[in-house]
This record gives sequence, structure tokens and C-alpha cells, in this order.
Amino acid sequence: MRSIAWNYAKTLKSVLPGVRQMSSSAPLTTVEVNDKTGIATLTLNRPPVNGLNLDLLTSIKKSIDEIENNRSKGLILTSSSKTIFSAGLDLMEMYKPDPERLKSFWTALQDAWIALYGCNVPSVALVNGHSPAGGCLLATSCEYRVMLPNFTIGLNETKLGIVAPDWFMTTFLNVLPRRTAENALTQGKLFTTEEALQAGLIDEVAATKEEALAKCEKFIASFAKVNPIARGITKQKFRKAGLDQMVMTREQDLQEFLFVINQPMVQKGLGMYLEGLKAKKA
Ligand code: CO8
Repeated sequence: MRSIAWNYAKTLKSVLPGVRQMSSSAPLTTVEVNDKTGIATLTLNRPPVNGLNLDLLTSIKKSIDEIENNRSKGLILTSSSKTIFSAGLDLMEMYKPDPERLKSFWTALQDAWIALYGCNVPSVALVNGHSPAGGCLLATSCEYRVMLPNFTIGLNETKLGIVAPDWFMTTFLNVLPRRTAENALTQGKLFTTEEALQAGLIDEVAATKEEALAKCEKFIASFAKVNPIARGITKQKFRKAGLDQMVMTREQDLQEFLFVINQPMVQKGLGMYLEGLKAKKA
């Protein structure tokens, strides 16, 4: 269980002096630190749609750890694609899955979420493309969202015949009012950029990626005069219930996921959904 003392130690670690050493942590994600601002940009780079498979999730977690350990001033999460932030979980990991890999996959998703949702440095999603389901989970795990026009974002799980786990809902509810969240989740609603702004699912719209980057940096710079330890602990306190719940029930969460995914009806639904994606092109 994560205690305040644990969080305090984690926060301290992120602000103590040390050697600054950043690198591209893995081909599927890159981490670049702006020397002037000290802000790290974590870029998802798994064409064509940044489908969150085991390897990408592992790489995301590693990159977040790297950013925290190197005392970055903030984290901006974005995508190397011009049209997709992330298409969410890689459906191929869940359709006709290999049993052992399926376990590792879900565990890697839990780990990546704990790292991002609980990340001590200010975090912003630069949503430069479509962001359904797991893509929305990543974006809403950050503290602030800047999105480009003409894309969509939301938790559309019910449209796939599956139910977003509790912690997806917790993350959504950290951003949206309860009634909006409930309606959106039950409908499997994907918000357009404009709708997302109106609903409060995103914080700002920017016309270009450059403009979005400047807005992300401005949000992070707004903490310049705030004590980073106090900031980090305050964030942890706000998110503690959700994080503790995950840590205490992650085995149960895994078992529930395995049970649901292995249901013949769910497999059939996933197969049809994948076929629909392919048929779109024909
Ligand atoms: N997983 C695997 N493959 C995908 C995914 C995905 N999520 N999304 C797209 N692809 C594939 C397509 O099938 C296509 O493959 P191919 O080239 O072989 O035909 C390729 O990626 C490119 O896709 P598109 O041609 O559709 O690209 P577009 O640019 O036209 O559209 C979109 C991009 C909007 C992202 C579109 O692909 C889309 O809507 N994708 C599906 C998004 C989605 O519904 N994701 C939900 C994933 S489930 C999830 O994240 C949470 C699950 C929680 C589990 C809880 C269980 C208990």
C-alpha cells in the first residue's frame, strides 16, 4: 500500500540534486528534455495507431520512471503520429490471446497507469490525434489536456461490448462531473475536440502542435513558484484513493479482466469490431 511517507520519499527523490541523464528509453517511446525549460516530452511511437500492446506499455512505464528520476520540471505526453494520439489497447493482445502474454499485458497496463496517474512531476497530455479508450485513459491520467481540432476522445468500451474497469472510471471521474462521466461511459461516447472542451474533458484547444506545446509548457510553468514537494504530495493525496485501490486489488482486477476477455461472447464481439475496422478501408 502506498503511504504518505512513501510518497514523500518519492517526491523528495524527484527534487534532490543529481546527475541529469536522459535518453531515448526505447524505440517505442522517446524522451526528450528541453534544456531551457527542463520539461520532458514523452512521445508514443508505435505506428500506425499507437496501439497499446505489452511492449509499448512497458516502454511508457520505463520512460515515466526515467523522467521522474531525472528531475524533469514536467512531463508532456504526445504522439509521433499526425492523426492518432493512441487508438487505445491493442485489440490484437486481447483477441484470441496467448494466456501468459495476456496476463503480462494487463499487468503492464496497470503498471503504466500507476506510473502516469501517480507521477510526481506536472503532467500534460498533448492530444494531437484521436484518443479513444486506452488513449483517453492515458490523456485523463495527466493533470491537463491540450487537444488539436477535428479529433475524438472518450471511453468507448461499451461500443465494443466491454466494460471499462473501475480505475478507468476513477480516472475519468477525476476530470469530469459524475453525471457527464456516467452518460458518456454508458453511451461509449467519443467527444469531438469541441465537445470535449465544452464538457471539460480537455482544458484547451490549439490550432497546431507547436501552439499546443506552448500551452502545455505554460501550464507546467505555472508551478514555477510552487514548492515541488508540497505540490507532489498534494497531488498524491488527491489521487491516493484510486491508487491505493489499484495496488490493493490488482490481482483481482487481473482475474476479472482474464475472465471477461475469455468469454466467447466477448471474443466474438472483439472479432467483429476488428473486422469492422478492416472493412472501413474496403
Ligand atoms: N488495436 C489493434 N489494431 C488497431 C486498433 C486497436 N485499438 N485501432 C486500429 N487498429 C488497426 C486497424 O485495424 C488498421 O489495421 P490494418 O492496417 O491492418 O487494416 C490500422 O490499425 C489502422 O487503423 P485505421 O485504418 O482504422 O486508421 P484510421 O486512421 O482510419 O483510424 C482510429 C484510426 C480512429 C484510431 C481507428 O483505427 C479506431 O477507431 N480504432 C479503434 C479504437 C478503439 O476502439 N480502441 C478501443 C481499444 S479497447 C481499450 O483501449 C480499453 C479496453 C478495456 C478492456 C476492459 C476489459 C474488461
